[in-house]
Amino acid sequence: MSNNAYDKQVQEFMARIKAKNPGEDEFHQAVHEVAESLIPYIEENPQYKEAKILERIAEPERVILFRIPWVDDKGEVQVNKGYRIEMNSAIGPYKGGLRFHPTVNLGILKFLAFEQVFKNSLTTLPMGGGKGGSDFDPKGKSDNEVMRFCQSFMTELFRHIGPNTDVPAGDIGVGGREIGFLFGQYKRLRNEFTGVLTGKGREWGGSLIRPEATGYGATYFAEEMLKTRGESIKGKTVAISGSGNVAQFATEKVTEMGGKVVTLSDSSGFIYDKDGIDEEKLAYVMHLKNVKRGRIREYADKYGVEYHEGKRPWGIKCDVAMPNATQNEINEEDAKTLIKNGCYVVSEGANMPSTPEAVEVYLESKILYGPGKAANAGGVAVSGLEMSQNSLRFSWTREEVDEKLQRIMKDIHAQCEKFGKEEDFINYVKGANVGGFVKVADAMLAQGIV
Ligand code: NDP
Ligand code: 2IT
Repeated sequence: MSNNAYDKQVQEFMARIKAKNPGEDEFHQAVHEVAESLIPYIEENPQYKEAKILERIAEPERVILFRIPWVDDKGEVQVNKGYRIEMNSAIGPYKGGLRFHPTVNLGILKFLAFEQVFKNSLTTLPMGGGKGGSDFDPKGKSDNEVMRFCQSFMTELFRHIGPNTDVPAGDIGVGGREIGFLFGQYKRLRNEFTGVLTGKGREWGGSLIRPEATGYGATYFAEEMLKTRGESIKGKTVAISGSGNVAQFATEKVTEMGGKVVTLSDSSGFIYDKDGIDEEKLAYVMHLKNVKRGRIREYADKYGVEYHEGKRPWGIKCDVAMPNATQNEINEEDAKTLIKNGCYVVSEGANMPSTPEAVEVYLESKILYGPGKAANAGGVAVSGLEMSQNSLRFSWTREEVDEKLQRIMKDIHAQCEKFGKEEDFINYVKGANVGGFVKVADAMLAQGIV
């Protein structure tokens, strides 16, 4: 079949997706990218076409929408929206994070849940895909307000989840503090201590390395991509966006491996530290963001470096870019600027941080581009390891978990290479999409029309 015929099929498929899911732009974007990779593959493997696997995989198995009423510190009643998207359980219980951010809506969570299905399959562990969250904004809220909100959220969610059904974790706005409050309320409602959430504290069932896993994993993935050219992170200049969980531990690992991280950001702007964000400065960032819950601008005041209000770091000269904040944070112009300035590795810690036009620029330039569903899979992979440890009532050491994480990132890279190898470069987008698809699709075929 010709490329034009594939394009036509993609367009027809997307017209149906858009008609069925109006207004969900990010969901359309995520499905479109996958459909472009998969439609040619499905043409060569007609068993998937006959069973309408692509149509089925793009429809959540279940969507739960609920009200979250809570009372703020002033005694006023607040109401938020709650969601859990149970996307696909062909290869394991639904698994994926919770996002608390004012921009959260159905389309955003469906895009994240859809990506999660392929990502979780790539980890080689038995996890289906899901995602959830709320339009609640944790910024500026007291610990008590966050606790009351989490308790109300779980008071509805608890009846839908369980260690063999659906296992949520963190994402934007949901870290150790929130997982603690959510777990406490689940335990109280069910009267059972079980691995229903991952990202738990070390003392109460959490896995070592889970907080670090996404940032470490995205760095290991960059290293694997560089290896294909006989290179490494050592000596490279790295631009990172975000300053939350993923950005912090990517900074730690890049620095440990001999790279130099020169930028971090938040939704207000970015800092540029030419000398690099070393261990001591990173400890300051961690305290600033995780304890004080302050703004990245304060880093510039403390260390006397540049701060660019309202901007993203993609104009800074670097070898490696790691977008670790949010979706669509690199557009076509940013991608061109990065490449013009010498950047030739993009490893995505965030989910879908590059627009489709930016991805096109990377693919045309044949740089080393690791899409989020491959590069950031280390987080959910260690969540999978946390689930195993909970089932065994046992815990592995830091070294054991880190070693398994490195193995998994290597395996993911190998799958991307296997399915994405083209004449003169590796198309990691195609590799991750097809590599993630096959196991889920075969499981769906085996399980019949369900
Ligand atoms: P955090 O909440 O810890 O940090 C998010 C960071 O991104 C903050 O610096 C935040 O700035 C910034 N940010 C969030 N939204 C926006 C926005 N709309 N515009 C600009 N900056 C923004 O989240 P994580 O570090 O956990 O998540 C970051 C990314 O990584 C997300 O895309 C998430 O889906 C993805 N991811 C996370 C995993 C995990 O294990 N946590 C696993 C795999 C992927 P501010 O404080 O100003 O909001
Ligand atoms: O996007 C992601 O993979 C996550 N937020 C982590 C999910 C998880 O279940 O650990």
